[in-house]
Amino acid sequence: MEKLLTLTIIHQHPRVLLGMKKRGFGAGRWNGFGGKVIVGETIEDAAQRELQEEAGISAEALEKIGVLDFTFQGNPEILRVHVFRADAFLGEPTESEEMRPQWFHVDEIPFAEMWPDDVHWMPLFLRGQQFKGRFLFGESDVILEQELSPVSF
Ligand code: 6U4
Repeated sequence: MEKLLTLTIIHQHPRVLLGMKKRGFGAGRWNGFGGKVIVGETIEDAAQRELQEEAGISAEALEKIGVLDFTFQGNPEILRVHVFRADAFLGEPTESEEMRPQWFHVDEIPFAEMWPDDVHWMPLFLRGQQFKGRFLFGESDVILEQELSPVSF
């Protein structure tokens, strides 16, 4: 069983736009914007829809930068997250019921308050290197297994 999700981070060097997830899966963590792909939409459509719903903006162009598979020990479900990067966007980042957007300097990304995989792939993301990876989480979202490699899509 595989669930398709999106994750979009705006990167205007030297800053990135993240959101504090206020509810649902990953609540209390800073993360990119995104969510589930709905039947009938493309993955990019889903990424744009979630960016609009959660942050009130739309990306001028989405760059496909990563694909990550997440699993949790004892759960057969695979979360397949398509990670996108965008620089230019339309609109003003605005808090929604789900997310509170905030800019961070690339040297001050709050990894301690993010999913523990982010610190591993963010350096690739920030230099525009495409990647794929796989992370298995255990109790308290500790990483039990990980694979990460640069690719070109
Ligand atoms: P709804 O249906 O709105 O309640 P929710 O359960 O809140 O959904 P959703 O749709 O916001 O979840 O999707 C979860 C988001 O978290 C997606 O953007 C993907 C992202 N995500 C999931 N696991 C992640 C991980 N390990 N590292 C990461 N982002 C992750 O950086």
